[in-house]
Amino acid sequence: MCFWRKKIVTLTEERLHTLLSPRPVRFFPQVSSTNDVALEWLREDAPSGAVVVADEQLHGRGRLKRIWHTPPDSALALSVILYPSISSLPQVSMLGALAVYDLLHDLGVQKAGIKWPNDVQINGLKVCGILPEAAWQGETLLGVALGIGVNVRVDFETVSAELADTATNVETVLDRRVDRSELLAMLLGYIDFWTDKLGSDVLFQTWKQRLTMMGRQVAVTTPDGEKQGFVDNVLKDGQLIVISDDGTSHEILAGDVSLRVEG
Ligand code: BT5
Repeated sequence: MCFWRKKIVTLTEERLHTLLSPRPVRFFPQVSSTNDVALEWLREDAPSGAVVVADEQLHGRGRLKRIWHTPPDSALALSVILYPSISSLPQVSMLGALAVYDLLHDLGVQKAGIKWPNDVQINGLKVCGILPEAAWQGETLLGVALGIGVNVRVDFETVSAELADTATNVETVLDRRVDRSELLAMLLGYIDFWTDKLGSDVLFQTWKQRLTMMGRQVAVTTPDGEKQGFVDNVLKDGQLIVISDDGTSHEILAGDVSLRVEG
């Protein structure tokens, strides 16, 4: 397809300011992690909705200090600063996943889904990871940096052999080039949409509907060991309810879920 010959447009500060105005934006061609910059900015009273964007992250991270790969010219890496109430804190990662799901849907991607707790997948392959990190002063919640990484045209072979089998790119699925600045502007529109609904039942119910593993047999790696069973439900605070074969119900707050391989 001739689309692939379209030139890659580089992310630039000027273009982002033009496209995203009047939203406050800090752009870095290279940064350690956008979440670090956003958490610092948050403590300096950044306005709600302010966003940190990077072309490349040198130490992008996932949960539990895992690496998140963001090579140059190939992805979206952003952190949006939000000021949710403590009670709606669990919905912040839900809103990130919903915004990316809506973006993909808008682009014409049919087979997107949210894999509990925070991945957006296409055809079972990870296209996006989400990492909300909160800043506290004692017991007071100062705010949240909602970190979002979206693969646009990452060459997985060069970053990690594992990802070649588990991850995908927006451009691979669409079979055409996309402009990352335009993608970012669309994504931030959806983030604003869902931020307005923080704390609402509609946000939770929509997130729940888009989860890929409801009713499926799964294995979940948790800090307390592996739990196996079927996914019965999710709670408003994001906990996953898994029922084991012996009928025991497990409420799981954090973990990694995979489809159970029948022995
Ligand atoms: C996540 O963690 O998926 C959260 C990723 C959040 C990244 C954003 S980018 C902007 C902001 N700044 C940051 O520093 N972070 C946020 P988790 O569910 O723990 O998944 C991490 C795992 O995903 C790794 O152990 C790899 O197996 C895999 N992985 C790493 N890079 C990937 C990529 N580019 N695409 C798909 N999978 C990846």
